[in-house]
Amino acid sequence: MELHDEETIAAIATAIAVGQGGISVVRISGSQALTIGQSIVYIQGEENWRSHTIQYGYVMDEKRSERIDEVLVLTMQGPRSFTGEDVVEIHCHGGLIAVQRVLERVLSHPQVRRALPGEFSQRAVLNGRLDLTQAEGISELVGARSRKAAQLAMASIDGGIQKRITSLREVLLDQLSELEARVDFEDELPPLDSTKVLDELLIVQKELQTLIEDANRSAFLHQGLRIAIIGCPNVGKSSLLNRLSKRERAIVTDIPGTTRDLLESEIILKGIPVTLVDTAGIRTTKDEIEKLGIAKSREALESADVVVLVFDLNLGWTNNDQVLLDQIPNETNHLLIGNKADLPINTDLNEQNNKSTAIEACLTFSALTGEGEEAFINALLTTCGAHETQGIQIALNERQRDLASKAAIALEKTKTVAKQKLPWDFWTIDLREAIHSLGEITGDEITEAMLDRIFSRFCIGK
Ligand SMILES: Nc1nc2c(ncn2[C@@H]2O[C@H](COP(=O)(O)OP(=O)(O)OP(=O)(O)O)[C@@H](O)[C@H]2O)c(=O)[nH]1
Ligand SMILES: [Mg+2]
Repeated sequence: MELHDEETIAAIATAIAVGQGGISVVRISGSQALTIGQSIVYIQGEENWRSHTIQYGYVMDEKRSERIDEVLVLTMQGPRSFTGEDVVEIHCHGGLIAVQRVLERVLSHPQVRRALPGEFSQRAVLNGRLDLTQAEGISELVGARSRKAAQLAMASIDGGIQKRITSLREVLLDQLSELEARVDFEDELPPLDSTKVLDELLIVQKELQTLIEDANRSAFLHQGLRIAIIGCPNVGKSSLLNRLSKRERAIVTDIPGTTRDLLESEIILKGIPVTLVDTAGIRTTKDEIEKLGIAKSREALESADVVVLVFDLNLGWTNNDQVLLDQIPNETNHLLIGNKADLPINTDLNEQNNKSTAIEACLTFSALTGEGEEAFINALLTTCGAHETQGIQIALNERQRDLASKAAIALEKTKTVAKQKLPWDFWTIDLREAIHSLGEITGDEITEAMLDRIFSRFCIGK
């Protein structure tokens, strides 16, 4: 296998956090990896730098007088390594300082530089060790915030996306060669049935459509869901956020207008990452600070995947609640939560306020006792279509999905071409475009600049 003759690079391949993790790994990749490893690690006893062996030793400072860390060194000669190049991994102690010092020591060598984000993975792809979608899968697995997201990332690492898209692309390539042959040698070949060709193309288009829909439905697994809790002052929005977060995240008082700013809490609901956004209770007020808070509440309402409108069951459904409900954009998913279910219903107030259908439609809840919490969480996830992701086996990421859409649109155009009974070379234009887009997904038709862009979104060390 031909390796890219590039500079040797190094980075910390594990997460960096204070006091966390017993060990960390500094990865060195490139033609000088071994030389560098040998020059900075002192091995007690007999040295053995054969491929795929582990040695015990110390990373020494430049004067070879101070021990920087006690380490294990793993040697992997290319092409049998992650990047396909020579790789030396130094397994040192974790935390912040030890591993940073080891990395600095490595980088003090003149023949190595710091790796760019995603550069190890990029080299793995360039050297044919990984397909592009597999490399993306690794990045998604590392970043996965839910079990389902991790499962889908694994499917990508296993080549699920690559296989599926490649097979669709091959169908198109076959059709293209048939059509191109007709363009050049129409008279010498048996005639092609345009309806049949179109059918074949539309089968591919339909499959792409399914993949796109699945990607849309599972997008929140990667990005997480954003849930805005809105309502009139004092109905218990902050109390609800605290209950779901299982801690006292927001200030709760019996004074209306307590929350002034947006406050976010990251939680996992049944394996799905969720950002809860507590907002200022919306009302007419003269208080300048509160006004600003209310403006932010309105913004939160517009950018949320789901809006949870909380009202006070004790007070019943008020005109102000109705005004808020009317402000939720039509296309936004929303849930009505009647809070304070633990309190007896104040019949006087309930009489005064509307006996709205909202009361019948709402879920009853108590932020105080936790009553109705399970039903609320289920309803929330159902509203976002979360349960629909169960059957999804592979999910394109945003980049892949956009390209699949481009391909599907190009194939859609062939319908018009067919209807207008245009000559074959018109068909080939759209077909080539679809093939090209699918090739960008798989990495078959991708420039180095595009790869740079894709991998720059990866973390350093990947
Ligand atoms: N009995 C009862 N009291 C509740 C419940 N939820 C909230 N409260 C009380 O209602 C009052 C207001 O609660 P908050 O959570 O601060 O209400 P909020 O909607 O965030 O209010 P603002 O931030 O002012 O808009 C507090 O005194 C809470 O203790 C509940 O389920 N039952
Ligand atoms: Mg509040």
